[in-house]
Amino acid sequence: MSQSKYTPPKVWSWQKDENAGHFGAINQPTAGARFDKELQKGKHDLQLYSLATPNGVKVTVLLEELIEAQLLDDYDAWVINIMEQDQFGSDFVAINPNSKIPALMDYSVSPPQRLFESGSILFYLAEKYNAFLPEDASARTECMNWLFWQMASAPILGGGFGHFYAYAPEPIEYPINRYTMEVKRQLDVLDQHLAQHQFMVGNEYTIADMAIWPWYGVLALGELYEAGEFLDVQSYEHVQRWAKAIAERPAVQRGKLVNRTWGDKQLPNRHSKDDFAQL
Ligand SMILES: N[C@@H](CCC(=O)N[C@@H](CS)C(=O)NCC(=O)O)C(=O)O
Repeated sequence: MSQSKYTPPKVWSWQKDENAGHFGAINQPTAGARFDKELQKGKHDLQLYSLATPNGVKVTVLLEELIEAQLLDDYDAWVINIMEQDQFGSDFVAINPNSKIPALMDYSVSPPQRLFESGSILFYLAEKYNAFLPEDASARTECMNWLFWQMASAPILGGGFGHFYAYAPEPIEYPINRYTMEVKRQLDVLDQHLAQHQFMVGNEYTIADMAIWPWYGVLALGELYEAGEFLDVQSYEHVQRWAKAIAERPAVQRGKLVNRTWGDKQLPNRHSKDDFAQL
């Protein structure tokens, strides 16, 4: 195993490193707006500012599911290009002081409600539209158990494994081993649970599935970090069954395209159900 010769200084100081790999050029150790930038606003009550990364897709899948269930008429979704640093613009930071997508404004309430953190957005919308959140108290708690599990697991998969396996300037064995172990352990947590349950909460498709699928479901389908073979995702048979079933849902297929700026089909900004027809 390669040994680091790095000795941490007494007090760490930040130096801009253009060669620090993916995100290296945009990250800084301070918060707050870096420049003035207005966000656009469409005609619907819900205004989403996001990007079709796994955390963004959680929310667009729920919004499309709400439309599919005829509980929501429509919404606007505006792309936030994180590589262009849109997340540090003044209007975006006013919605999310943490400068991360997804962020949502609900103008149907007075005063308008800001929302950030994908888990909080999922819970707010599920409560507001009384959908995809079990009514039974025990099942509802189980749903929240898995929703919080996902929020805690995403930094391991994305910030840990994804960063060191796919984005770091060079592969380093120690962190790749550390995070691969954790990701495989979490895949096994899911696999054992899904061996006993159709969805994360019994046979009810909930916001817990919508939170977990864009990360672990897409990973299992081999579409995240091109790490399918490395992680031997095919061996998690119950995760495979669950991931494939969710991938077939029309709302999931639409949700994946919203705020997407890459690939064959993309819908950077979405303003109407009809926008999909043009793709
Ligand atoms: N815990 C947050 C994480 C959000 C997050 O990490 N978003 C990423 C994209 S997936 C982002 O906006 N990154 C921009 C940056 O780091 O500057 C959530 O679930 O909403």
